[in-house]
Amino acid sequence: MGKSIINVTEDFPILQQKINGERLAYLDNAATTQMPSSVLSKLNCFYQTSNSNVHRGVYTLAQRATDAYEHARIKVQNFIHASSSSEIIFTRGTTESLNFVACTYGEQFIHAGDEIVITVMEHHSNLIPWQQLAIRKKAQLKYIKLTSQGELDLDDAQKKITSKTKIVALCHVSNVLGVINPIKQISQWAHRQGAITVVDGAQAIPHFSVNVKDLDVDFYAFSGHKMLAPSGIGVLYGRSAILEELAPWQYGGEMINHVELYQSTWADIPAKFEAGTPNIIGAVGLGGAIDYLQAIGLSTIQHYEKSLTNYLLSQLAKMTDINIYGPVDSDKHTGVVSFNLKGVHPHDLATALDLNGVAVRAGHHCAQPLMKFLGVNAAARASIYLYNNIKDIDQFLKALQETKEFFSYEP
Ligand code: C6P
Repeated sequence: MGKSIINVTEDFPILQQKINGERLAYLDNAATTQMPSSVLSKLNCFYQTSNSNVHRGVYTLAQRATDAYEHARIKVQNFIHASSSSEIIFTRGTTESLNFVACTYGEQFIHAGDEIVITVMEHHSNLIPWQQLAIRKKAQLKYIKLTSQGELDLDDAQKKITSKTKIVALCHVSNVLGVINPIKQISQWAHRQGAITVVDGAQAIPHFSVNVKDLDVDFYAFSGHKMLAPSGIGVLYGRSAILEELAPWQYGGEMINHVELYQSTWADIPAKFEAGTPNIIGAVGLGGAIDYLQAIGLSTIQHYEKSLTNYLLSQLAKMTDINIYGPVDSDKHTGVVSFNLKGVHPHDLATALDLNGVAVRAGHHCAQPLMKFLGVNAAARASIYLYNNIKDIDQFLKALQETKEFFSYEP
């Protein structure tokens, strides 16, 4: 039997503290997540028993470190149902993964007049690399519109993806709207026109099961720190047939086959794309995080988070002066809920909530074009993960209500 999701909060030492004298209700999981004791122990154990560089030494510690690093790659492969571990490239995170695709595939295959299709809801990490590529290559950047509910306008998507399109890049889940995009459908449209799909999975993969083969995507990017692993480690999944065609991005140790004074040949994938000493401890932590998530089960996590999101959305809907961005139907949503309290700047709101032990993010969430579409400069955002519970949501709602009363007080 798998691990129960009930009381998992106890597995997270950081959540056991008080903040400003109140229990901590950590609701900024879209920004980063916390590590359970099992992952923390794994990091400690690696440094105490196996630390060494990877792929270089023949001695026991070096082999242990290499095994740990490569086992993590296999765990990632199984986690996202990739065909081969050679399709898993370790990176610093989603941002680096997406820049990698723009700077390798984009540099090689995009030409003047080609079209790159993205959406208005993208995080800057999945917008600026394409914007700058389009500028460099004199290509056209096109944006799929959103509906007034903050969902992708699928009619517009079909119109924008044409035979001129070479890349369709979009998020699986928006970090502001929480909306889940129909990746399989978009991939089909892209492939029908001969384009590839690049998916920013940063806000999806921690929360529900992702199968890159079933989604039929060409690239899929995500970050360890949003799924219980340390920061500084991330993944780029790439379809092997495409990766084989790409030139290296960075040059140096471990990515070579043979080096001469005036020419060199490259290692096989994925080593070709992992120049220099990698983030070994990050990969070990990511493997530990995957073990933890799988012990509970992604469908259990999804179901549990959905019930909390339902509760949060329904309670917020009862409050006056709250503007929620994105669909309010929790079937279309993960536990990311962005909102504004009328008349109160989100930074002031987040500061007031912090005084009550509640951690939420406020700002433009690295999605300025989306903020413009929503007609605001900033928003507050509560985001849920598997270790949150009803107490956290109630603490947040109570603090929000008190803040609202405080700011609307008229002497
Ligand atoms: N969003 C948030 O608070 P990195 O920083 O590389 O791990 O992830 C970048 C990134 C890319 N795409 C999406 C959809 C994201 O949400 C993020 C990170 C955080 O929303 C920090 S800005």
